[in-house]
Amino acid sequence: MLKPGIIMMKYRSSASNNQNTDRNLPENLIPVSCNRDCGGGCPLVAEMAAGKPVRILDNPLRPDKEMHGCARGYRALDAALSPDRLTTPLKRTGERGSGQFIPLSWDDVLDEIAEKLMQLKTEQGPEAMMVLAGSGSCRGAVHTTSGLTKRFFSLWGKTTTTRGYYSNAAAMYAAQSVFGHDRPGQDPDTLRGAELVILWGANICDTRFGAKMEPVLRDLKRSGVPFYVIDPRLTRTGKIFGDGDPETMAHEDSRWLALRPGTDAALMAAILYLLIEEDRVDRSFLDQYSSGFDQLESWVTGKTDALPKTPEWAAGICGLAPEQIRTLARAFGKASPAALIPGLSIQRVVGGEDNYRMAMALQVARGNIGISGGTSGGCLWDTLPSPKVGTLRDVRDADKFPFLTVPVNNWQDGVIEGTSGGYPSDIRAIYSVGNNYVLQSSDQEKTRAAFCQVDFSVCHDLFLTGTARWCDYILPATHFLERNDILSAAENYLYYSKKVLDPPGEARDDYDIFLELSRRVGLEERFSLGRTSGEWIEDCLAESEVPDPDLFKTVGYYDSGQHDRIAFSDFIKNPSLHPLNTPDGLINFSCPGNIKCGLPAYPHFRGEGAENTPSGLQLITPHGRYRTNSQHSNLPWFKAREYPLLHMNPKDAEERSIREGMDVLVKNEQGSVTLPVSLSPEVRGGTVWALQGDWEAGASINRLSSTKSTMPSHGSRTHSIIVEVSPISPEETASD
Ligand SMILES: Nc1nc2c(c(=O)[nH]1)N[C@H]1C(S)=C(S)[C@@H](COP(=O)(O)OP(=O)(O)OC[C@H]3O[C@@H](n4cnc5c(=O)[nH]c(N)nc54)[C@H](O)[C@@H]3O)O[C@H]1N2
Ligand SMILES: Nc1nc2c(c(=O)[nH]1)N[C@H]1C(S)=C(S)[C@@H](COP(=O)(O)OP(=O)(O)OC[C@H]3O[C@@H](n4cnc5c(=O)[nH]c(N)nc54)[C@H](O)[C@@H]3O)O[C@H]1N2
Ligand SMILES: [Mo]
Repeated sequence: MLKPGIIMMKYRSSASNNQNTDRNLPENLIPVSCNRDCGGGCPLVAEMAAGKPVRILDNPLRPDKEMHGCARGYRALDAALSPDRLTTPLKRTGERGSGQFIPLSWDDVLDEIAEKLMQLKTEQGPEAMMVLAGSGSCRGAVHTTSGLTKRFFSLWGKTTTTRGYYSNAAAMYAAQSVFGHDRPGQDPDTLRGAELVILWGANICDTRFGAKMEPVLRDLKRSGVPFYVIDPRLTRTGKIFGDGDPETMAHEDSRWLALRPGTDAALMAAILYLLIEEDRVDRSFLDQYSSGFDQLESWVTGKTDALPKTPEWAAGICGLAPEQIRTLARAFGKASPAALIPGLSIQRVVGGEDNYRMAMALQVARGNIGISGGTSGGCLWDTLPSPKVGTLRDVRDADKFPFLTVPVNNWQDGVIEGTSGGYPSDIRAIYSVGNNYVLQSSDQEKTRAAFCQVDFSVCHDLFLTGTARWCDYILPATHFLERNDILSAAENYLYYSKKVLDPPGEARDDYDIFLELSRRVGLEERFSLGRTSGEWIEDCLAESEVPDPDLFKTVGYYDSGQHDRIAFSDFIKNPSLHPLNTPDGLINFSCPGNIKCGLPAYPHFRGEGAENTPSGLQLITPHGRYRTNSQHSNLPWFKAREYPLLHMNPKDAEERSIREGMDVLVKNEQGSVTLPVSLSPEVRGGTVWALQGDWEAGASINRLSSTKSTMPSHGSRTHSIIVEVSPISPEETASD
């Protein structure tokens, strides 16, 4: 929860009634909203015919008509009605990974699992359980996979679980270090005053970062505000906002800068160098609001290491022309304010923490923090509070954290190495809910080994995923269209999502699965407090700020009325009255965590992972437009649009005698993947890319990633992978 005084509502809304009282939805439209970890969070409706949902659409009553859903939400029925849904509990009969299971009744499966839980607890202790609570459903007050899982296990015993996120570990670390706070966001409407926007590794046309971000940025673009897009690939965002074109990408005025992955901090350092040289640094802002900038400045100007971070220096590292860097730096130095919007990509690399700290440093150097039209340089996605609503949390004693933890990027190391590797426990079982970690965790071989090493494993999912196949018990869960819930959205709204479908076969809500399990292990009363999930929803609503719950359910949304919040604006207005939670209350550029890792305390460019070896290429693994992580890659409509491919620059292909459409072997010391190749100048030379989240056997890109983390945040680094790519010879085909 945010500390008071950190976020300030810049303008108070005059709206007193924030719900639509004068209209109702037509009878055939029922409010719903996806609760995936998807980048959005959208006000939708299901159109009903003969009691069945036939289409998902934008809610016509939605409070802000600029907000819209995307194909993933509009096609939610593809997933819910898929013939591949799990309809009965399964128990493994063949080898792990073989996909051989037999159906069991709910009573039998829950009895067996409960017995194994009891046995584990008495024989090895609760810490021998690794709880993997993913973000399969993550916006609901009640049906949130991690919330329910952690609630059950916080009651059951002190188990081991993950800490931090694959998404944003380094970004959160950086924000905490620089601002003393890990939520440096702002409402999209507050970007409207920007004189320049830099989408820095932020592919907002695909990954969205909220239902409102793209429309606001499109407005700015239409009104003539210049945009830069910094991305090794030419994405839709690069085309629409950066006017990117491979023909002109090397021109000094190209607004798509196809830098070498992992070199963002070098480019930022050169921009800072030019700001200093051309006297564009806002010195009075720096003096009033920050400390530790002098060390960064000494490094940038070369006082520290006799290496000034000139555009020529950065150009060699980033693979850009010095003039391109000068043009960008001058545009940035003149714009007041400028909105630098980083994607999470630039922190999923080695040195991701410093990429983010450097982005923050640029915004501080220009005084762009805490004001409309500027940004903090930190992550804008999902980093503001949503309206008050009750939740079904894990159950903690006031001063005791009920879990032992391992950084998420190392959870398999925790299982495989246990206490002998310095991890907190020796793991004998895995309980995995709402994730597809065999595909999504780094180092697939290690993930599988972890699943193979334990005595038993359980998962809840909707499909027989790449992860479910490696588990011993699979419990079929419901889709969000099959249950009621209250959903929080990034833009300060709550949405009501109503059940519009019955679950297939015997699939059950995760809540009911845990309720049944808690009954068998003597925790029913504490888990449920005597409530059904429906009663919890009413309870959460009663605890919420929603003034009229019936109206909320009818129109499908509650509008907080405040959409102009900007992180740190109160600090900027009055730093002594609203100091930051840093040692001296100021924006802080010295990071003790870096020193502990043997790194300079100031933000800097590290280099490691950013260089391709003589025969190697840098692989990046971005998020798909139509998927949410691995979700949808098994469904026909989505599969037809995003399928396993390695994207490569024609020049790199020619050097390797690779032709369009050929199968290639992508390999490194972690493993190998076989993929058909697609050649295009829309990816810079030296870089190849393949989407994360493929289900196809042999194509999962995390066969090539490692659990080596970026430090000090222990973040994942799936955008700094070095690979070799070669035409396939039959004996080399990677298989599952
Ligand atoms: N190479 C590479 N790997 C990456 C990334 C990358 O960029 N590159 N990105 C990383 C990031 S940022 C993330 S967040 C992770 C995400 O990794 P995961 O957390 O594994 O995310 P998903 O693939 O969405 O898997 C969610 C699973 O939950 C299931 N599910 C959906 N709803 C429910 C429900 O209500 N109940 C239950 N029980 N199950 C449900 C879905 O069917 C799906 O199998 O992946 C990471 N992995
Ligand atoms: N449609 C869709 N939306 C999503 C998701 C999804 O799976 N699908 N996932 C959601 C989740 S869980 C998360 S965490 C976020 C992820 O959000 P991000 O991490 O920002 O998304 P990515 O697609 O990994 O990367 C964004 C862009 O950065 C580029 N890029 C990669 N490496 C570098 C680099 O080193 N430097 C620079 N400058 N650019 C680089 C990529 O080519 C890509 O176009 O998105 C969320 N939104
Ligand atoms: Mo994520």
